[in-house]
Amino acid sequence: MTDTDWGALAQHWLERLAACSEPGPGVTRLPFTPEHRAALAVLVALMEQAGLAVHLDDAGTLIGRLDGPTGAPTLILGSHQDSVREGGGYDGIMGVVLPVLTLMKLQQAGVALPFAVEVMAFADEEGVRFPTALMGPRALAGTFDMAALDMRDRDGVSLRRAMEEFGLNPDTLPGLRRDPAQVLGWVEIHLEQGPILEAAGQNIGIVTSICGIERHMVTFTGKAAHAGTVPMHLRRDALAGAAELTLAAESQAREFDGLLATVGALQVRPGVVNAVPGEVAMTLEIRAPDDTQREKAGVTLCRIAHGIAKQRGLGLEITRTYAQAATPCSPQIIDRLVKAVEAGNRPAATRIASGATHDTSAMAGLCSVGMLFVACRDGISHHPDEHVEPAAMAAGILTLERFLRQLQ
Ligand code: HGY
Ligand code: MN
Ligand code: MN
Ligand code: MN
Repeated sequence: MTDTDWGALAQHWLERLAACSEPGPGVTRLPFTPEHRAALAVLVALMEQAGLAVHLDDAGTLIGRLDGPTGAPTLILGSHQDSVREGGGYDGIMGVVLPVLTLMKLQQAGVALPFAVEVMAFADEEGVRFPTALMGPRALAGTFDMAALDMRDRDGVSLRRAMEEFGLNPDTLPGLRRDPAQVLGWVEIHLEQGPILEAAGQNIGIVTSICGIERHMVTFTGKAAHAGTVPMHLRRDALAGAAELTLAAESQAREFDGLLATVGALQVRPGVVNAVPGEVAMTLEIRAPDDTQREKAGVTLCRIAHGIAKQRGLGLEITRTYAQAATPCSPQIIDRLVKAVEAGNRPAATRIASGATHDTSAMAGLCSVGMLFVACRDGISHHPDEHVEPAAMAAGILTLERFLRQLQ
């Protein structure tokens, strides 16, 4: 098979996987749902075709394993199966398909690696359904906080119940912890989700580090009232407080280079045209390459929220639901990935710091980590128009193949 064939094969499997989606534009595949179940069936078929031994662990991570010599350590590859709402067909899932095809290619070439390889499809990286994420890699690293099992989705279903209904036993998560001595490292392939590689005319880039992130659930409580009978000065409007905090987050982030703050989701009650909003639950997300700067912004915004609540006579509850520190990639893995990219007289590899977050950050709690970016069209991601050229995916397979052969 030529590189073109491998790119086309990747595209074929990704189209099948993109069909595992809620109806509507793009791909919507949230964890522990029928769409997740459907995607697992496709991934099992792919992994079995590649000769991998497949199982689902109790975090909902699908694992395809290619054994190495007895007692040899394991290199772990993979990414996440879930998408955002109305997202694209490459974010996460491409990082499961490409490594499986790479292993298929190596086996077709008769190469037996001197170590075991596992390809993982984690259940939840986006944190869209539940206000937490990364339970798969965190379980492997032993950093998963069991209290997160009580978190609920917007329909009131707890993470624990969603997992149990999916056939998993969340009580056994602590037992998924891996022995670091048995793990060689982790490498994730992911679309860039930005425009740098395309502008540089390159298919593949090397990630140097991943930004840190924290998410808060903020609830302002006022008093719902008739929109026509309660004068302005007697209102306790929860949405007006939420709006003020949203603008404060924007100006706080604009003040510091590299700091990003986003209010991405609001639930307004009663949420009708003719009632003063009595309650607003809002998400507040903060990212920065520098953890100290991010933590400081989080503390400042919480203080500002309390000031707004006091001034407006609103109740306020803030819960930090999720945080992940900034992660440097391993210099040794970066070196090897650079060699794999530059092999065969190709131009110098582009190095990129990631402003999107990834499973890689949580895997860093277990082992050395590295990450490859694949160019995407117009830098578009988290959008139905997300697209990666098959030729770029073929370059991803080739780079990973070279990296694996080098490790022999
Ligand atoms: O939100 C992110 O950065 C990622 O795509 N999960
Ligand atoms: Mn994403
Ligand atoms: Mn992703
Ligand atoms: Mn991501």
